[in-house]
Amino acid sequence: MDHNKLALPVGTTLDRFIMRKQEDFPYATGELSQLLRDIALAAKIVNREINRSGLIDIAGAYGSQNVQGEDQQKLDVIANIRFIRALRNGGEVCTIISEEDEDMIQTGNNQGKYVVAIDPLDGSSNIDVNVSIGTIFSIYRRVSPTGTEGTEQDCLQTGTHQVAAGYVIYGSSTMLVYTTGNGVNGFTYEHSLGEFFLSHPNISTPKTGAIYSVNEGSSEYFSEAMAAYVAYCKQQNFSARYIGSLVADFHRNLLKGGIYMYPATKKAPNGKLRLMYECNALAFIVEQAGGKSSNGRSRTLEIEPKGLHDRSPLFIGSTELVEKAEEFLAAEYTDALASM
Ligand code: AHM
Ligand code: MG
Repeated sequence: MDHNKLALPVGTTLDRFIMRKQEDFPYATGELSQLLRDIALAAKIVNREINRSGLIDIAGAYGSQNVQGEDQQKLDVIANIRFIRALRNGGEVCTIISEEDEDMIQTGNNQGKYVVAIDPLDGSSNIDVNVSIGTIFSIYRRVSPTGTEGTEQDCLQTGTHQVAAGYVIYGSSTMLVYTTGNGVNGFTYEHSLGEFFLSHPNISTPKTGAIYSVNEGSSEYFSEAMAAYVAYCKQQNFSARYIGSLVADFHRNLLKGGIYMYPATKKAPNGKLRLMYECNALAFIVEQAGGKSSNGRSRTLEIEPKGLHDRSPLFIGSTELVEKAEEFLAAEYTDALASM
């Protein structure tokens, strides 16, 4: 009997994969690899907390608001503590921006070469109802000299400067998907072994798709051009799919093809999503997978950030669908210019 069939190989762990990738860069010091491993460790711990949240007293509101004035859930706060602690203990990161903290967080590791922007737990409205939620992160190399505290300039780099980005989806299975600018790879968590295993190598997103994801409950506040694009999606017989967890909506569309939209509305002129720790990471990933991301007019990754918590409209997914949305929205911008 073939021994291999008796005991099938378990596959490539995330740790081994990261190490192999590091070997491709002869002068790599291993710090970025260690940083990715720190994030994966925190993700495992957060995954554990999420899985048992119905059983212990960590579901529900925490009783405070974050910098955006949104009610924090206990799990938002727990995830924030877990990720920040892992990044602080790791030593590679000098400064962190988090959705949950108004100011930059100095880790005290002034020798750290990297800056991280993170949304520790995205999809707050789904936390308590057992629907997929996620973590989103971007990693930048600092521009200030090492040995000092990180600066705002380190944090406010355009998305084109990301050295790595990824997300964790806590869904029907837990996955970590990341890029270091050389393709996108996805890893599925194996609970019994406590490891992420490579399950989705070299993810490539379809050029087009038949899914549109937008909160149509806000359509009263859409511009005419935006409403016209949604009508176009319907004429094409696209399916509407909207979970209300960005990571989950993005992940589905990445694999199946489609477009996710959080537009500028009359109520929220810059949309809702945050550039530094929501839009840029996913924009980097989608481009690496062959897709596209835009604010409706220009490439997400080239938007100059002005503040840590800037918002940006987001149109992200299959290239053809994002380009079509831009075509529709161009009419709006031409009208706006004409009336100036
Ligand atoms: P959060 O960071 O408070 O969780 O908000 C971000 C979430 C995204 O995950 C999701 O796509 C969007 O907000 C949903 O917003 P809306 O309820 O307006 O459709
Ligand atoms: Mg968020």
